[in-house]
Amino acid sequence: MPVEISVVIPALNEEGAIMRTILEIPVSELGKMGYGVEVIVVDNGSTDRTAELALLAGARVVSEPRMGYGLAYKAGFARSRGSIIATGDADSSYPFSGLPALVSKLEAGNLDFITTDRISMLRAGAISRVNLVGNIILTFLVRSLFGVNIRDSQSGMWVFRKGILPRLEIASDGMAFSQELKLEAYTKGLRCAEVPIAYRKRVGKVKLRTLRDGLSNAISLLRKRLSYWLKGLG
Ligand SMILES: Nc1nc2c(ncn2[C@@H]2O[C@H](COP(=O)(O)OP(=O)(O)O)[C@@H](O)[C@H]2O)c(=O)[nH]1
Ligand SMILES: [Mg+2]
Repeated sequence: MPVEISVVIPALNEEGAIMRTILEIPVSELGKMGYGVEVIVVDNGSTDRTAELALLAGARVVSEPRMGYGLAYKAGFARSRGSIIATGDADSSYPFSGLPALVSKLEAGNLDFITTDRISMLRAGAISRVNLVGNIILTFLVRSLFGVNIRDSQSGMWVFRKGILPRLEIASDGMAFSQELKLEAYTKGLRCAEVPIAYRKRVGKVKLRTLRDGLSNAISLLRKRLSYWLKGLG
């Protein structure tokens, strides 16, 4: 079966979660729906057994030694073969078991881009309080500065058509990649939707540096707002 869906997963020292993350992907269910699936783990300079365990679980491992969440995604997207890309962290927090429903929604709604919302169905403890406050502030900025109507600006689970990538101008190579991808998709007139998911507390040590990444995400939003104004975009 030709590869139709590429699941791209960035990973930095996630040996405790990488296997269960990969094994949750419902490859045979997607196969029955007619989609060949490849799983690409982008090893972002891990010093533990992440790459070895990803291979064992059946993934292709792509190496991106330059550290950065955005750089990892850029490398993974470039190597992907599917016409649909699905994403999520390597920490077992995103419900990959829900991929068939997300893909069906993409197809049935003739959508280009789906992002997910962890906030509507949030369970106690799944996101730390300080990260939740940061998320609320950043999502407020995204909504007020760009008029993009989403509830979770920082979710890392997306399902979209690979063909839209050349139209998206994403400068961020770090954690701000996530919000910028959404902003670009929503403001470039693509057909977008946000779907609630049941997010789980991550397995293993958190890589996000709350204050530093939160601040740099906020600055990145302000710079982007400025560049849109300069370009005369909305
Ligand atoms: N923060 C960060 N995460 C990375 C990097 N490279 C890959 N990752 C992976 O990107 C995902 C997001 O990081 P995580 O700590 O889960 O952040 P959070 O989910 O926003 O709290 C995880 O799967 C990481 O292993 C990187 O350079 N920085
Ligand atoms: Mg995570």
